[in-house]
Amino acid sequence: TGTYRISQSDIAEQNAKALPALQEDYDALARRLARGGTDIETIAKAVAGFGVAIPSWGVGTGGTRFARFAGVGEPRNVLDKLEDCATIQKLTRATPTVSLHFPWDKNKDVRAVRQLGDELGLGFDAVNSNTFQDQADQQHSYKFGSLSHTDAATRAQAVAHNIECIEIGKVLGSKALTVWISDGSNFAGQQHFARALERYLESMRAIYAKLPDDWQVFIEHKLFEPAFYSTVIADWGTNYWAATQLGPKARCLVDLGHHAPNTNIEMIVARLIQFGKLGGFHFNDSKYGDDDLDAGSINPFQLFLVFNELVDAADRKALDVAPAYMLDQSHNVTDPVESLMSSAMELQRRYAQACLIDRARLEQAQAENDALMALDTLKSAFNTDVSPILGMARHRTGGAIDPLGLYRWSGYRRHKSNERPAQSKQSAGIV
Ligand code: PSV
Ligand code: MN
Ligand code: MN
Repeated sequence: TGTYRISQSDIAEQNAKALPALQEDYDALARRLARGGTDIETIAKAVAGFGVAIPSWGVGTGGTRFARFAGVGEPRNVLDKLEDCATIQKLTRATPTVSLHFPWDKNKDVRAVRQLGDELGLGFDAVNSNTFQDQADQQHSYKFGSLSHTDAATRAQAVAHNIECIEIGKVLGSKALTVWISDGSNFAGQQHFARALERYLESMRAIYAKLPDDWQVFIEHKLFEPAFYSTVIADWGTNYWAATQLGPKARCLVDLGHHAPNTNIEMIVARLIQFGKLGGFHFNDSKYGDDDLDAGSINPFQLFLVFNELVDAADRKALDVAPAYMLDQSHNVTDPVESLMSSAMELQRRYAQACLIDRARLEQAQAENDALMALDTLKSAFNTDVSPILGMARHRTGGAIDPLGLYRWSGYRRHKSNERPAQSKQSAGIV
């Protein structure tokens, strides 16, 4: 890693300038919320306790299948990636963990990776396996699938890779494995739907058997792409079935971009909560498909409605295990650190707003079939500008009142472009 770091005194210095205005706005919002019976401190505490994992692959500039336009000072390896993740955490205090992806983040010394995480104050969230690309040294190709492949040796290779991910995760202190497979078909008749799913389940059983007692496995469904006719784990129904077949350690992961446009994702979340199978999220946003745009950048109301379900479930004590929050974005035209910071804060914003919902009023409106008042209850929370709460929560936890402003002021990217020589356009893990 490089040597440049944004210091705590940089943060304190910049915060001192912003604090008087923030305090004024915070006090005004506190008075406003108090009129409705809400104590701002409760919300500020909830926000301060909020955390979402940064995807290691998100700190590199993304790309599409057409091109990747490399940024300057990009991370060259997992250690550089951790350095960027630590910067995001230092400024936002909303991203205490990192989700690694293998083999992209492979390092011969996993302990050193863990140690750097410890030094930087970062924990490790779910580890992600990759059987959707062929690696240079691998024996069997995933061109026609991995865990559901017709060939037993290919399936065994994919199973072994997932087990290796668990082993690496144990060293890192991770407690979950996320499995997304791209298996599917491109032509009608190419694949036997039932047999492919049976093969998948058999492979997953072998992986599940290797999970430590305190681990979970998250199954991630996705409608299409790269398979364009059928996908083995295409939807939450198939996901739920597979997770149920596997057992209590298996749960469903909802990547917001993995559904058809206009799908009611918040209801999927509610259903998975009700069925005790919600494992976690990959937050991002989309307009067309798996766009991997910044969370809340296209449809912030949908994100708010997802958090409404989560807060409602927490209030009702309907969650036996807290779902894992992860971002999963691809930054093609922005500085990834800036995008990830603003996305993490976007989640906090929608979470804080969801905490503001007058649940008694909503329940009454529902009981009386008062549709307009029900929506109005949601909208009045959604329309509340909670920025002062977010800023104050950051200030109190040692973060920056204005993370984006401070980041630009620091010249972090310029420093890193000096420390990290330019990378090739195809560098591993920068997708
Ligand atoms: C697939 O589209 C996905 O959302 C999965 O989470 C992968 O692991 C990730 O993207 C990485 O590109
Ligand atoms: Mn994902
Ligand atoms: Mn995706």
